[in-house]
Amino acid sequence: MDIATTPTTPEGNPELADAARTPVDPPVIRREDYKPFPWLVPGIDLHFDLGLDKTRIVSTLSVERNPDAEPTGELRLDGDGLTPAGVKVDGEPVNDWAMDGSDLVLALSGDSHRVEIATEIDPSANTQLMGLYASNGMLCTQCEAEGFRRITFFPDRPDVLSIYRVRMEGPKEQFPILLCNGNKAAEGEGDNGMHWAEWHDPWPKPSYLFALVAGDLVANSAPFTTMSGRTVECNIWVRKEDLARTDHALESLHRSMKWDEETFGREYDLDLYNIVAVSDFNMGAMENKGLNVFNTKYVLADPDTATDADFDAVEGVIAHEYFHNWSGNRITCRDWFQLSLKEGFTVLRDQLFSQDMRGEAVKRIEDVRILRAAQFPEDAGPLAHPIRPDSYREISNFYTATVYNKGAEVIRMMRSMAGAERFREGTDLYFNRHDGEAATCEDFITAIEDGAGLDLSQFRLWYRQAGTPVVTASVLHSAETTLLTLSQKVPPTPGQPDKQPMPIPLRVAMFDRETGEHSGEQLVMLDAAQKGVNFKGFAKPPILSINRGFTAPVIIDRAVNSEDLVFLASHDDDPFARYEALQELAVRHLVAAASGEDAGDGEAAIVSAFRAILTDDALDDAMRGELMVLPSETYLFEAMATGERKADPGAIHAQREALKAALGRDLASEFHALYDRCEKVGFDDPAGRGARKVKTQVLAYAAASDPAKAAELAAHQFDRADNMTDRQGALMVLCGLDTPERDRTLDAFYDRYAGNALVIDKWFTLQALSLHPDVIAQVEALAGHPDFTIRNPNRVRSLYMAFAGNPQGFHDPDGKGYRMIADLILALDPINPQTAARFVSPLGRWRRIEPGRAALMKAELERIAGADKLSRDTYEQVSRSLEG
Ligand code: B3K
Ligand code: ZN
Repeated sequence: MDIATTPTTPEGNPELADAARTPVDPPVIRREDYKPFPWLVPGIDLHFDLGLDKTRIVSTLSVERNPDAEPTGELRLDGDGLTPAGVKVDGEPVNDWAMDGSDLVLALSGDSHRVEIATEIDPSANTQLMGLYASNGMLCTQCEAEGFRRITFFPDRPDVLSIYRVRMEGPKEQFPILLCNGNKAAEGEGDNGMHWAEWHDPWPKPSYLFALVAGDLVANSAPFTTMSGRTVECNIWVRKEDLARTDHALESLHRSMKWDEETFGREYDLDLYNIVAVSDFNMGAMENKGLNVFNTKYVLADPDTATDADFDAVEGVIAHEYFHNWSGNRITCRDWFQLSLKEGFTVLRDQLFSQDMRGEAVKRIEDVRILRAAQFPEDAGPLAHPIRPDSYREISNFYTATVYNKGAEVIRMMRSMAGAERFREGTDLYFNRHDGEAATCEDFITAIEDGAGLDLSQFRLWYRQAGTPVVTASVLHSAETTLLTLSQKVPPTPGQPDKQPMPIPLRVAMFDRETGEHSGEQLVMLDAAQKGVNFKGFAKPPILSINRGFTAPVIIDRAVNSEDLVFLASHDDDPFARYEALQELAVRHLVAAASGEDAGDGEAAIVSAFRAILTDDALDDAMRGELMVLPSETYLFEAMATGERKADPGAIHAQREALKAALGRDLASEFHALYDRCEKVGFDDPAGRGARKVKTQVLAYAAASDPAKAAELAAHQFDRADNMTDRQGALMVLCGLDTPERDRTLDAFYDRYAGNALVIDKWFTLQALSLHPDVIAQVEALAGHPDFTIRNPNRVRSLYMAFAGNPQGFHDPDGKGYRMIADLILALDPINPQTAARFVSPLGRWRRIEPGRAALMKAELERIAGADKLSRDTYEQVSRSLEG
């Protein structure tokens, strides 16, 4: 049955839901089983007759035997929910084809053939948003990883590279703009109000990079001149009403293009670069060759509707997708196990770009915070996997923080070991050696070894072993020398009980207690289970500053007292190390307090370090704002759940709020002086961003210590805000308070932005994330709000992903939060399995949580597992979460 031509909801068509979802164990795909495809497909011609409810596709493949593969008499093409409406070989209709499951298999005896296949699909019934689908009256595609097979039969795997020629035809009034990859070769008018366009992409590409868009769109356009003097037409395509919010995206694209030329020597390779914003999208954006498709969230921004963080996210995602043109498109992945080859490397490239645009220290802290909030828990839980996984059932489940963010950290370590210049020689070699290929992580490592002159033999373990290493550091001082002893342990993870020691590069400095200075930092390679490093010249035991700049994605366990951490938090010249010292003070105190242990002088030490930060005139406010953020509750759970001890979300939350209250109370005058100063900084002032960040932080501390005062200040900030950052910051604080100002400002916000989907998403998120004691009831009510729909991924995430990230609500001791998320997964799975499966991991952390809540979480996972039919996506995540 053609699932794309009939409604895909179980209510609409129960039989269909059965066909599309899996009752049995879906097969496991293994990295070691890789075999090249028996046929090359050097060219594909696609004809699209476009319609929202019915699109007809005729695909003509030129196929040749692959001399590097085992010979075969058949051609097996992937399909998903498709039935061929006609098959021709070398121009003649044939009948000797068969369906094997969802694959189309046809007999082919010669060495080269032309295979023509017709299919028909219903884009408006495609609720999965994979393949060709309708969004807001337009048609668009998402093919990575395996969406192309929902459009036509094809070897839908990244190592089959083809030149695409596409003709698309549709009603001109409905789809005035017709876009595809590459360059437009021709266009014209047809009969009955139809028009057509032909596109040609000269660069061979895998099917996952195919894209097509048809709709009523307008563009913000500006040319870019490349380093060799070519002109590239850059367009940001949106609906007419959104055009005014596209300048930032266009400028970000130009900045990215320039930066990649300067930093990695990479020039763009087509005359056209199109970006299209769509409002129904499963993730952030997609790097299709010459035609990026973006979630509107990462395109549209102006000060009235987007926060400073939103502006940064737009810039970062535009850059990420642009950088894929080389790290992903020109050199793609041999198979999906190599995903980190393009994703880890491209995340590193976008991080380095943003560091250059916005300042290294703050960006580094933001990136580490994301790593710790998303990747560390993944690495410590049932879904842990190496950055190059060994097996999967559904590849969509492996677009993870591990593959992306830890993948970036692993390549960043190579860069730290080589130095930026030699690393560049390595990447130049990689780009030159593998241009036009579908490569492996091994190819990348070898190119960096050869180009940068590194020996990465042992380092390859980072690609194979999952789990966050724990590095223990201790300092032993005698009259003559100081001995730093480092040891490492990589914890067991599912399927990997025993681990080998990995090479861990750590930037280290020793502060002299007498001068308060260090005499230079060095890069220490911890490449064995244990290692000692000697330092000389200290009369007294020096203070250790380690993993400066977060050179390695590890957990440091160091024997250091609070006083020394206060010293580092106040004086370390490495901004990351300064942040880290403060975080460590807070983690120690909060974990001890939540575990019912004597927290000693922890709180006083934190107050003292905070005072230094609030009053340090040498700090800029952007950095101060980062330093003021306490460790997240998720990170604290990880820190508490060590050995036999489990995390107690209730106790962590209570202690973290108590610490915020103590800081707010003890440092009230410092906080208010800071607020008063920052309030005077205008929106366009270069210091404005930092000032806005600090103001909202101050409000959050005030809310914990003096809610009445906080309500007054926040309402005032909300009412006089001339930008979204101040408005959202104030509303975030008000949402957590029991004050009449809460409802007034929420209503005012809603009324002001009614109809603006991205801002209404914020309105849902602010309430779902709030510290309000009634948050569960509030989220339940919001699910019934007329603006809520389960069919739009942004809206679903705005309410439920926010709620799943709200520890107080999600970890409700009676299990109401867990039940709500499990109910959502069950309701969403038949509609959009990819998005549904993303909600499993919060429940999957049950093993590290105290027994009462753990039992409730596990019961919800079992309830999901017991459902009649589950998608492959959700099945895999739930079963791993119960097994692992
Ligand atoms: N490559 C895409 C992600 C595709 C996800 C498919 N489930 C966006 C990115 O990482 O740039
Ligand atoms: Zn990417």
